[in-house]
Amino acid sequence: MAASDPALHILEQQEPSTIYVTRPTLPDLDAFIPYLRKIWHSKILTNGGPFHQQLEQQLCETLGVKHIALFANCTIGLVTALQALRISGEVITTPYSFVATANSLLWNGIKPVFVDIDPVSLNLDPSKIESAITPQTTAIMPVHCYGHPCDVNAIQSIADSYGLKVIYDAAHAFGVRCESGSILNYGDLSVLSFHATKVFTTFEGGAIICPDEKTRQRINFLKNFGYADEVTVVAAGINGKMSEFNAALGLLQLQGFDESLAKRKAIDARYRAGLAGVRGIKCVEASGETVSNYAYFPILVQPDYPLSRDSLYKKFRDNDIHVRRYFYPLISEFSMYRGLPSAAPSGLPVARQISQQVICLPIYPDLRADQVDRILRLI
Ligand code: T4K
Repeated sequence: MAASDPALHILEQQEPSTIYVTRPTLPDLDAFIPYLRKIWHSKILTNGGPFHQQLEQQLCETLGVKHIALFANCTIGLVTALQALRISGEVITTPYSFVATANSLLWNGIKPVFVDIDPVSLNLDPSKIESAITPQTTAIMPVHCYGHPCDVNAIQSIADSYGLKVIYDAAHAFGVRCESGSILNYGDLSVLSFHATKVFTTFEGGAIICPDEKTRQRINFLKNFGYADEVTVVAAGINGKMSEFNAALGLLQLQGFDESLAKRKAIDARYRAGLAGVRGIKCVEASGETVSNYAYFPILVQPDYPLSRDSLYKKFRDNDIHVRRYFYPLISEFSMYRGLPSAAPSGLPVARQISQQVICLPIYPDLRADQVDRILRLI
């Protein structure tokens, strides 16, 4: 019956020789079947079931955080985090990110105020934040871009001086640690992504890291329509819940995480060694983390490289290597944002330059050494 199922014909459309910027690592399908059997047997599919609870507990241990609320994805997590802290008015953020960062602000009727990035970490430049603060500013939303930590102490000190909240878009920062422990413990809230393209994936998924149980409880109300109990709705909440299917997969994914990280680390090292002597190609360096997650491998194609960034990009595509220009265009260049005063290119020279130089090379645990070498030869 399965062979004649038209829905399965889609599998034939795959292009096996293509190298993508990323590929998810999945557990052995046979290992997932017992989890599915439990779900089928219990008929608990969602609304904070047993796998959901186990995954929250295990993530706290693995990540070194105290309180976590799972989500259907990071974007709903960001939208909810802003609601939970009652953020309004203006929020300072980076233009050098995936569009979801600023979209979460617009979905809450908040005005994003773009501030330029640091040329080394590619994260929000703390020295440029203060001059963007107005009486309407209520928070800062930085991104740990590519999993490299922001200057968390400088950002917190500005936030403390001006009474601002800090919500980290930590979509790229699963497992990243600095000297004091998890980078996710900084700020008022941090929001993770477990999307298919991330180092830890539950197909779709995300989580908010909270400082205390009371905040987590409010977030749990908000992600469940605002229900506090069967008859009490305390806020105009949303449906941001993670299903039992995704949570069960997450439990299995955690078992293979260290091995995946080790493979990513080896690929990162191979790229760095291979690119060390190449004129005009700059690798983005770590920004203070003691444990990296090797989520991305961005390179900057500089003017002394023989090809332009876009010519090199095209060369990759012509060779069936699907590198990506994360993050080009800048968020501030999209139609919803480009009319904002802070989106003016003159105020964002570093972000503009980096977005015109960047290419993210393929990196994922199953990428083979010979494929990395092919990519290096093309460069
Ligand atoms: N904040 C930041 C800083 C983010 O980077 C993101 C997401 C978010 C927030 C929001 O998180 P979520 O709400 O998604 O949890 C991808 C992802 O869709 C997006 O999640 C991610 N950032 C962004 C950086 O990259 P695209 O449009 O580049 O995805 P796509 O479909 O072109 O995938 C890239 C490659 O990955 C494909 O060429 C092949 C591979 N792939 C992808 C998918 C979806 C697979 O092998 N399997 C798959 O299922 O945005």
